[in-house]
Amino acid sequence: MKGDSRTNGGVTSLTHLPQKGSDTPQETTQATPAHLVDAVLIDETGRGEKGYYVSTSTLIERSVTRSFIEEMERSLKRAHSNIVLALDLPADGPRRLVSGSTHILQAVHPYICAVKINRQLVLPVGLFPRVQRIVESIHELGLPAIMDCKINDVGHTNRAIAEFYYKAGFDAVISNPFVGWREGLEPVFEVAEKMRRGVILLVYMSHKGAEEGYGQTVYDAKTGKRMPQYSVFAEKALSWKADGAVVGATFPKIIGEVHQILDDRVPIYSPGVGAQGGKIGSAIKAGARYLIVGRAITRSEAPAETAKSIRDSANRYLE
Ligand code: NUP
Repeated sequence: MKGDSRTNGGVTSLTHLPQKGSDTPQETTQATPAHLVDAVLIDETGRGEKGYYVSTSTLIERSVTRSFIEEMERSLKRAHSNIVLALDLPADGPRRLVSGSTHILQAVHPYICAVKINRQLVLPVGLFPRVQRIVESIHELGLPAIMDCKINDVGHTNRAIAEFYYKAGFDAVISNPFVGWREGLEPVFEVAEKMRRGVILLVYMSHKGAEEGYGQTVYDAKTGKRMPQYSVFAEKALSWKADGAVVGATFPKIIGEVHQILDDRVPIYSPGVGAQGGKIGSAIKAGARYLIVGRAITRSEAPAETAKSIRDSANRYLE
């Protein structure tokens, strides 16, 4: 396959995060260990599918039978943190974006429970092999990786997009319920089920314009009732068996309403803390389980200290 990182039985992998002061991640080519080959062959979930590198630690640490919801809960408890790092760095050249991302990961990983990657990193850097290697290094740190691709098209391209990201190692993809189920997100959920990964739905976004779409009042033909679009999406998150629902930390009242519908069966991921004005305490008190935090950490002078302090503040509100 084009962009495949495996060649002639060897694996090109990001074996170590760069040491402080080193500018680029270390790339090495090494023979594939026998036990890894076996694992690659027996794994039918897509993790380890022929042609894709699976790190030993990924196989040891992560159970293919555990759902994404369980994986995240386990990570939250183990890290004693509900912070999902949004690995968004300012636009730069691909090599500097990779080294910058790995430096941030190295610094903040003790204070987070997962990492979210956006297309703003995938576009300049490329999914195979660079982002795939970043995902491997995230897994080597014992953390799940979420792809914030906001899948939003017709079914056949949605399916292909989800497959690409899952094959690159992502544990979950964020998708947009506006496109509906049939010939919309159904294929994404099918692939997720087959590859045992997660799907997180956008239920109410964090920016002001969210009200124009997610906030409009819609008529439910089944019940004859008018209800907010986000309530309909929260209901869909339940009936589609989504693994998470995104609601902006900037709208704690809406987090509360969505939480009433989801009732802890689908965890709420809340972006918008810090740079967008959302508050840690009000988001968690309203029902957010995870906080997605980007620039407050990635643009901080001292990312590790900032991540730790956000984690500590969040922990004061978590049960
Ligand atoms: O509603 C959303 N708001 C939002 O900011 C849904 C998202 N997925 N995000 C993402 O969260 C956004 O794309 C970015 O990666 C992150 C928030 O970053 P920051 O505002 O903390 O820097």
